[in-house]
Amino acid sequence: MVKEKNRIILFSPQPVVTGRRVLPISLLSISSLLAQENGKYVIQIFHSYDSDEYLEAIKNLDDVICVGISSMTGYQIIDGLRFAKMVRERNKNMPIIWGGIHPTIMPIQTVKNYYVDIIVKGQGEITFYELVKCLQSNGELKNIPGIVFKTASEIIENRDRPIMDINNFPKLPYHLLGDKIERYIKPTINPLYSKRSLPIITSDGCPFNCGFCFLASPQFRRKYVGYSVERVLDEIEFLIREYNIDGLCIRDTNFFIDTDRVRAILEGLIQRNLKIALTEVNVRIDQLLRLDDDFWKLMEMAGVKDFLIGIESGDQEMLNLINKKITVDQIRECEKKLIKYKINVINSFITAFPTKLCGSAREHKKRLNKELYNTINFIDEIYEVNPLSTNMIFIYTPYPGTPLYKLCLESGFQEPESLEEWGALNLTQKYFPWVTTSHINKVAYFEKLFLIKKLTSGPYIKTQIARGNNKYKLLYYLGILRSLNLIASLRIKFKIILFPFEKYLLK
Ligand code: B12
Ligand code: SF4
Repeated sequence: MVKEKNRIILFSPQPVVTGRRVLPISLLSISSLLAQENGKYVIQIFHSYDSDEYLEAIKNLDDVICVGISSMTGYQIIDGLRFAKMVRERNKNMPIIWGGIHPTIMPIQTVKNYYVDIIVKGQGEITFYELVKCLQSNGELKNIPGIVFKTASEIIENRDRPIMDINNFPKLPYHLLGDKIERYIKPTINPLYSKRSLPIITSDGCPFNCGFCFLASPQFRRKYVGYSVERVLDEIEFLIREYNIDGLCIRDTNFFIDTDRVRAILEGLIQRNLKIALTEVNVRIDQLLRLDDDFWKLMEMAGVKDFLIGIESGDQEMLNLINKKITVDQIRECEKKLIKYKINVINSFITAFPTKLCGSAREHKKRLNKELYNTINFIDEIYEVNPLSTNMIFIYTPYPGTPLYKLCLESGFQEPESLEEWGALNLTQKYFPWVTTSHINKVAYFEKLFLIKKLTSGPYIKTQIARGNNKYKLLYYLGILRSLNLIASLRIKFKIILFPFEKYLLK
């Protein structure tokens, strides 16, 4: 008698060549309904780093119903294709299903790839459940809304599946990871906040319309829905009890859309006596500015340690271009508030937004410099107010489906023509004609200077000495830290990039 297939293999590719291992929330979400069926399915979730384990798991695929891969645009595609290739080499009839942001936005081009059989567009919980049942019973794929698939002769795009309120889905089946969950529990970026932290997502969607952001694309879900307060608190309580975590990285794209809900969650944490550090809490400047004193105190009491704020630019022209709907003055005001309430901040900036190549190469370079230098000057201002803040600068990447994408095409961006080409999308670029190599190098150098400025600042030195860091003490008393701080400050102020010896120092 042939044994009924009951195994499902899910793969979480790396977003960059060497990056942090991040809990695969998407794969846990699509497993949640199947996991409710009392062990009927063996669901194996592998991270790209678990090579010994996944190689063992794909040795024999006879009992496997399907393989699922999640991917955003960029390197995850390359890493996902690597895995799909291994699967195909072992069994060329194994259905390989792709889901996530990139397949959602480019379903037809993605499904054309030899290592892709079926695409799940958008929300995957119900679609994946139905797909597994269908594949298991050799049913008809054309009856499943929300997928695109190919047969020997054609590509078939089924009708879309309506978006469902996320409160209807079961809670995440963390148990599927078994002991492997320990691999995802990490100290926070600032290890003083938490030694054992996990990411959590408590809501879905965003009503804003920032030009560079995938959440603003019409193809993706737009309507904001949050899990109920009870559900969020229960999940946090469960994670503390079950995995002894002391930190949560709030990965909502925007945690503060419904302020009343946030207030109720924070009050609930205090009432239930849940001691947990809330870090990298995603929020907008204008949302923070609207909060009153009591709210800020509540955040401190409930354990909010730092915010992750997409400021994007110190150049008002760029803020307008990307439809950020904030002003440089609002940002200044907010950074001062942050100091008052001792909640730290990670600010994220983006440089090199697309601009049509008009005028001479020289004029273009001047324009790029103006944008970057306004951002650099602005970050410098922030460090003056808050030397312990973290400020990151990313180079803009065109993502299909976003509002700014059209401008990228008009500005000479050559759209990748295959899944592999989308995977290769990175910053080494023939792709972005409006960016120069010298601009990219400058960004990297100024980021280093800001890091030096932070590490050699008074408040940072104080924390190191208080923690008994003798090396720091010595460097401080020898005057080396002060000299480095002065050199970095002067370089930033006067934009001096000649003889960048600090690059080697940081290495
Ligand atoms: C967590 C996260 C990360 C994690 C990694 C996530 C991972 N999968 O490994 C980290 C922090 C590493 C990360 C990094 C980056 N990220 Co990120 N990240 C997110 C975030 C906040 C949440 C993703 C998530 O878990 N969502 C919750 C789950 C439930 O939703 P979901 O992933 O969409 O999954 C559902 C469906 O898509 C589908 N599905 C998904 N996968 C699969 C697989 C199968 C088989 C099936 C059937 C269905 C399915 O079903 C799921 C349930 O409904 C999103 C924003 C967002 N809200 O989605 C950005 C987002 C995905 N990131 C984005 C970007 C750009 C990045 C960076 C490139 C940013 C940068 N400039 O550095 C970096 C990568 C480089 C680096 N330095 O690491 C963009 C992607 C845009 C695009 N076109 O791809 C997003 C959308 C943010 C944005 N607002 O634009 N990110
Ligand atoms: S950048 Fe943030 S605020 Fe803007 S649309 Fe995306 S998630 Fe919303």
